[in-house]
Amino acid sequence: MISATLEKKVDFNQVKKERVAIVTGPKAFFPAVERIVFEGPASDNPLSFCYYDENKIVNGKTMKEHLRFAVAYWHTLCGDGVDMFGGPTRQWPWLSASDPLQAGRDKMDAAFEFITKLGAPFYCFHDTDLVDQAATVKESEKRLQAMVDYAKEKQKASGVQLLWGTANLFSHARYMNGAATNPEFSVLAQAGAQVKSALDATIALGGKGYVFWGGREGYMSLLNTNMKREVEHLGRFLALARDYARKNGFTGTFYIEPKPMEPTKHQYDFDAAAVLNFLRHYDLLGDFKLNIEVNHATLAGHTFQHELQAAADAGALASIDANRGDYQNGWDTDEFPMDIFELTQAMLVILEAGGLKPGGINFDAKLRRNSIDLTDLFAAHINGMDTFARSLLAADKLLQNSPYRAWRKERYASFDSGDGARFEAGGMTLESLRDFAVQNGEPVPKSGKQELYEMLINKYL
Ligand code: XUL
Ligand code: CO
Repeated sequence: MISATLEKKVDFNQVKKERVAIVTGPKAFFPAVERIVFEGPASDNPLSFCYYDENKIVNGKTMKEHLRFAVAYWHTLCGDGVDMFGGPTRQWPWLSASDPLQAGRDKMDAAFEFITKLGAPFYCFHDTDLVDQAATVKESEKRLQAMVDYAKEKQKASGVQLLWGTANLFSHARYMNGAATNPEFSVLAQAGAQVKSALDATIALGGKGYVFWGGREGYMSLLNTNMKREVEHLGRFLALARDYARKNGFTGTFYIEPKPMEPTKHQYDFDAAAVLNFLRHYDLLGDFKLNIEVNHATLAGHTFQHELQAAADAGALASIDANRGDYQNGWDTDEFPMDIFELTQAMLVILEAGGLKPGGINFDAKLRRNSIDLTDLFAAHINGMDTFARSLLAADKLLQNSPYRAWRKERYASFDSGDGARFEAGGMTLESLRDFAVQNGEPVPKSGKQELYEMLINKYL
């Protein structure tokens, strides 16, 4: 097993100030692509940034520090285009080895070459993205340990860091009835073994965070489900994971990533409000924060901004999974983000909440099934990064130069003094509210001015 002492020798938390260094494996997988650089909005080179200028200072921090981009191993390295109606459409050259460890190393060579050519400072993985699981717990632990050793070298050579790790507790058939919420204890124990090993990996690689996305932690039918018992098991399971990680030197943040459904009919981590209630109930809010995903928010019937705000108001907004859904259907389509109007509104919430830290922006997004060129992977990420950079610039200007903040403050001005302020401070009773209403008479109607706010946002894009 990976020991905490071994971890302490390698200080991956030393953030390299300079750009990540390009790191290729024995052979380059993207020989036609050079380092992607900022060329400005006038550039017509699709393999360059028009807006993401990592060293540009925006309100006292570089763009790189604000945005903390991460590449998601599962979509970017493992996604082969398979869908419910058909097999793979892409034969990425790093996915061909039959030996699992060789396949893991090839994938990691491709991962670091891609990440460093793109210039993203972070990456994220599930245990099973790094290497296929074996038939036994012990063999799976050994395989993951081997990949961790390889990743350590790559991180050191490049300066790329691990934003978060996680365990895939939803793909294997044993988890068809859930993992930590499985009605069968022996399955829950398997999930425990897997989380222990994924935590060891995350700690050894200096991960800033560890994510729990409850893929099958929910139900398909309430008829066969004891919801109360299952949710209690989840609370206890997360506490055990937290205790183990803390005991072994993990100083990062745990995240829960809310999602209402898919793959189960109903997931317990439905949305930010449900997760916050759960974390409070099980006394986990000190260690756990939220990782908000765009397409999960819209699946829950919310906007992305709503979920960000709900998390931020509880002091629990720390990281996001960037993608977007499709307005014409209700699935988790995980498309790359590209809507500046929407993301500017999201960045307003993020900036007002003090930014994303220790988390970042993880591209939990996949190429469309019919995008099959290596350069499509770059185009997708470059456009996503540029979209966030533009949104950051617009949101920062809105907050610094526009009347946006003042307008919202003014809307609540009646609570800033007099009886309104007394009410907020807890100094009024229902009777005194009544007396005020009698004396004041019918309130003068005030416009919500939504259209004016929308106009203001558009002006700054
Ligand atoms: C699934 C999803 C996951 C989590 C990590 O919808 O978002 O990829 O981000 O398990
Ligand atoms: Co996600």
